[in-house]
Amino acid sequence: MATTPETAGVPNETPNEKGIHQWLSQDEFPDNLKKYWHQRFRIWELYSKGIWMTEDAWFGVTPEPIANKIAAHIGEAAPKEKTIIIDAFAGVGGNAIAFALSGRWDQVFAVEKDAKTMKCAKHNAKIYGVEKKIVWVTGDCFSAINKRFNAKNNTVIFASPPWGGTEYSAEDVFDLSKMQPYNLEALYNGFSRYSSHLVLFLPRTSDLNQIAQYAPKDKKLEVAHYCIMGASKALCVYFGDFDFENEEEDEKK
Ligand code: MGP
Repeated sequence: MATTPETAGVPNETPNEKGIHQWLSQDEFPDNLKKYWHQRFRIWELYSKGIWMTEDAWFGVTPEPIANKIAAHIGEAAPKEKTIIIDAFAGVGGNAIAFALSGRWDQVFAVEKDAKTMKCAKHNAKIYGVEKKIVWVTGDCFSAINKRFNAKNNTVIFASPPWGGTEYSAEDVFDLSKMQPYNLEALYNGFSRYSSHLVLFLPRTSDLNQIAQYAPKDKKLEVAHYCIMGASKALCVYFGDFDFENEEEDEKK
């Protein structure tokens, strides 16, 4: 690889498997993903250090500033006795890396079904210096959580599931009952049996009335939009007694 400003400092580790890419110049980048090439440093601040991606990962990866903000919110608002966080759909690692970098958790678990995507996540975590701070589990998240965390009550589950492709934005209000392959009900029922504290990362246009059905009696659910340059990219729903009081006070200062 010739050294250019873009490639300076790239670890000498290039992917040697079909479907795993280290795109360092626009010439090699797929045309249909062009908008993400322009966003690459917003998605990964250390992109030029040799981030690995799959083509599909561009659609779903959480941009780094948002992943860091979510990690800060969950870290501050989760009860202190919650010491383990599980990133149930880890993808290429954006959120798990942010959780590990936050230093808030005794253990960060990253679960990902697709082996190639998982290789990208591990490599990317190495770039951010946290590969060894994350427990990597390749497999289906529901069975992995059932196997390891069935009897534990010190976990928070964070889930950034597939939304069924980029078409989610075609409707003004996104119908969460139609989300593929897991709809809101499947996600809530699948995870809430293993943890009282669940955070779902969902489309910014998600139907809030559908979400509100899961609020406990006489209580509200916390929903936060995460924005870049004033525009919402997605929202998180916080199920369980997350305490945002201190966080709000800090932000007012
Ligand atoms: P986007 O759909 O590319 O909209 O992704 P954006 O960037 O607002 O583009 P525009 O053309 O509409 O202006 C917005 C954010 O949603 C991305 O940064 C991802 O974090 C997230 N995202 C998008 N998709 C399709 C998924 C998905 O399937 N799953 C998850 N978890 N996140 C997604």
